[in-house]
Amino acid sequence: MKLSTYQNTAKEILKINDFGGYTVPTKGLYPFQWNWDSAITALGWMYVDEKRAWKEIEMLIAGQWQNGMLPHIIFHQESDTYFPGPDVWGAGEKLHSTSISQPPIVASMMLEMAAIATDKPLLESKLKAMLPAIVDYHLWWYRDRDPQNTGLVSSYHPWESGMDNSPAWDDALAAVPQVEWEYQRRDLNHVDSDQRPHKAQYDRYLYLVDFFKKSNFDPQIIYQNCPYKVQDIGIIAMLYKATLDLLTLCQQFKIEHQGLDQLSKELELTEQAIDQLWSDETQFYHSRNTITNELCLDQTSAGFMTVYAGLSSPEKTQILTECAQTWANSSQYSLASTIPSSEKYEPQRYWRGPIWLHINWMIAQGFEKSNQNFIAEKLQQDAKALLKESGFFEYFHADSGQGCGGDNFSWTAAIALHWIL
Ligand code: 9WN
Repeated sequence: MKLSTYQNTAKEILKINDFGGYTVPTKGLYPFQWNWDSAITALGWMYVDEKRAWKEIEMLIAGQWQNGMLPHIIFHQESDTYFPGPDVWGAGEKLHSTSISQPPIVASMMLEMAAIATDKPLLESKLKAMLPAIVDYHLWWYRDRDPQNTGLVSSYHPWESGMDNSPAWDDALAAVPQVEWEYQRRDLNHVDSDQRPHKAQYDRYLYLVDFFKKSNFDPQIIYQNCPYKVQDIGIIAMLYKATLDLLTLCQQFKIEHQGLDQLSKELELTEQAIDQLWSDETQFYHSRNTITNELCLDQTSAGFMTVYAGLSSPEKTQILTECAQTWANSSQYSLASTIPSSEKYEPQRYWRGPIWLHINWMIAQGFEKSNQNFIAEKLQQDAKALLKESGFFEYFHADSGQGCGGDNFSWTAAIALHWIL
């Protein structure tokens, strides 16, 4: 097939998933607006219609809470194809939403969008209108999720990490009680159960959702009593990178906001603290369960986000480069989301092994900037092969290359347009 045919398919996918200003990740399986999906999808829309691309982020900001949080899901309209929906979450202000966030990459995507924008007046007016809200969003992360100024924000739910059933959360999640009420999952109507999380995990995901509601979404109560609190290396690194990118945009477009100095200080705190998440034993960056104060010693691709963020020192980047090489060569396609030598590696199950192309893109950027082009090229080549062999799936089996999860997936289409094709 010709390159232009793939490009047209990717553009068509964005259009069929367009629900009037926001894009669903894929129809049926995910019928609402997801935070980090939308940020990536906005970048894809730049190749179709720049005005529509900025609209995607406007719709995300429309769901912003007064405290600055941009929710993980905005329930713009009803749907019975997804569970848990707005009734279970019982949250939201101007719009129904969840009560947690997701990896805060929107500022980084806006910087990428600014770099390729052709309509400069549109770019300038949209950034001027939207950047203050994004600054508020970052301030929310640092204020509510790091009240003790450690430099390392906490996540309260595996869904917040965007990497839901990563083995990194196994122990932290096992300590969360399970709901006892009956419920009906809808994801299994769309996807094979061996590609999705187990019931034992869903029982705990739902317990946490209930806990937030019973705590009236009060940040202090949740900080003190949440049975799941993890300093997620992925979120921390992506937040750091996005804060840098946000400050760059604010300077470039002369945005004034009284929180900007605060953000610069937060960057320094994170730089000072990041090596607390390095393990000498594994020679890798990990998340930390702050309830037990233990590192989650599983090796997942989230650890490479420190390279993407420019947070790892040259020495550690060298160690991570060697690690990435072995890791990339241990499955048929790269980069598996969990190291293939782990006994927890499952090449088809969601965040326990499969390949996610937006993650490949971010990790590739990190290695490219560190002059380790051979890894960046391998990730890109494998992404291209997966796309050509299997199509625009949500994620891919790391050994067979089979497309997994939802088909006609928005972030896969967006990354294809921006990076792969
Ligand atoms: C829960 C939409 C989202 C992604 C996440 C991915 C998956 C949801 C689910 O789908 O999570 O948020 O129900 O499985 O893990 O990263 O944003 O694509």
